Amino acid sequence: MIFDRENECMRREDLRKLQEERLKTLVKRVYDRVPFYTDLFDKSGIKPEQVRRFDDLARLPFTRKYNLRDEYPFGLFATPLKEVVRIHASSGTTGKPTTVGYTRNDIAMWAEVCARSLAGAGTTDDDVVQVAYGYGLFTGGLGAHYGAELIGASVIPISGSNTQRQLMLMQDFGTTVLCCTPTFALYVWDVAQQLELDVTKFPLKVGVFGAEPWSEAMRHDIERKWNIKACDIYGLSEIIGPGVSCECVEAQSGLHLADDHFLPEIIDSETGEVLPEGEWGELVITTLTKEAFPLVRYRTGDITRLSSEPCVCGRTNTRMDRISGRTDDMLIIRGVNVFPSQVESVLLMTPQVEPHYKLIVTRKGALDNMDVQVEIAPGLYKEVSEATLADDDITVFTEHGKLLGLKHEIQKNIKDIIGINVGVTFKEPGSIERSEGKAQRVLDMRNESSAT
Ligand code: DLL
Repeated sequence: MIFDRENECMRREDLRKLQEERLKTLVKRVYDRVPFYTDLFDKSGIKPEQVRRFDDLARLPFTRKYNLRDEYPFGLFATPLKEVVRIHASSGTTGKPTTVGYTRNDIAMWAEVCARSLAGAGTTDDDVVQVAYGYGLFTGGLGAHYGAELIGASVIPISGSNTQRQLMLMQDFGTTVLCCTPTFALYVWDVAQQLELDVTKFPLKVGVFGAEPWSEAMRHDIERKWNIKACDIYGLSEIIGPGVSCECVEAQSGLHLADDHFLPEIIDSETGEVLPEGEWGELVITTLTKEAFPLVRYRTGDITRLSSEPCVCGRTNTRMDRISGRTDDMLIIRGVNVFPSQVESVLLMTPQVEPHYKLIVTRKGALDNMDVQVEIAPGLYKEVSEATLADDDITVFTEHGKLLGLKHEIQKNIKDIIGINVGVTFKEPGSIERSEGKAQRVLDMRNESSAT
């Protein structure tokens, strides 16, 4: 279903014009209202009046995560707190969180873009939507909630955790749409297996999964296990929360951006240069209509590419590819750029292992090492345990012919894709910590490792 045909299926020329108009208003507004931008533009020698056409966007300076931290908590707000009706914050792995504020109009716009997203993924007012993203300072729960309500669906605001209760409500309330992180969807499925529930008999038809990177292979895995369609939803609290973009269920081919509100660019993250359509690079977003917390050329750190080709679903807005990684979670191992998603794609191609893994990076002397810890499938685990039962020695288990062969196969496939040798350690099924929110896949211990 197309929630807002007028804005999602606009002619590209009309969209450009609208973006241009909104951009001019935005630039003037932030310059006049937010001292940070007055300073930033002055230092870059640019006056708001000089931004007249779309192409002038590239003359504006970038904003970054650390600007938000420096201005903590409300320094970047463009309205007085009196007009702010909601405050969210991202947890932040280091130090203070980053705070974002919404006026009443911002909340309405957010509900609208989330409704577009969920409708695109196949939600209608006949659906029962289970929102298993966390409610709270994190934007996932409330974002999806308001979107689903605006569509007129029946919303279950269960939030994250409570895995068994998630399954109970899915059955009792007849949930048809599940919103959560892809790893949580896998975790809930695991628990369903332990409880011997046949989830393929549940009325669930669609999952709207996001908030963390996942791969095409993981999509297929989730779709097969749950017997549903799994759509990718993207967003970040700095820009609004979920609803910046989402796949349509018809094509599942790129995420439709609400680019009448969020103007996207792709840049080379090293040079800052704007890249032509179709090239991979860092996504930069300018919020065109936000009142309380507008951002100019915000560097998301997320890597993707854009396409303005119309989609078979009828939408004409810009589409972005699924996020392939982050500029800052890209690991550099022995000089080679490694994205966790590349390793994940190999693991998901390998039926003898589960999609639960961790990448442990250490340094010995000058040499970086990466060990891929992955759970083996329960069937294989049982077979090898039984064969090596008589022996207490764990090496007998790990050196069983089947596991050795599998290890070499995974190592070879990873080497083919990323070009480096990695270690592979098999873990018992269920032993890698499950995530109820965003999964922590990488443990980089290089600063702690011995430098001998
Ligand atoms: O994760 C908002 C959200 C909630 C999006 C629910 C989708 C669903 P933050 O906590 O601020 O906001 O984290 C934003 O998460 O910059 C990406 O690196 C990552 N991310 C979000 N969605 C996806 C996705 C929410 N679909 C950061 N694929 C972003 C890959 C994603 N990464």
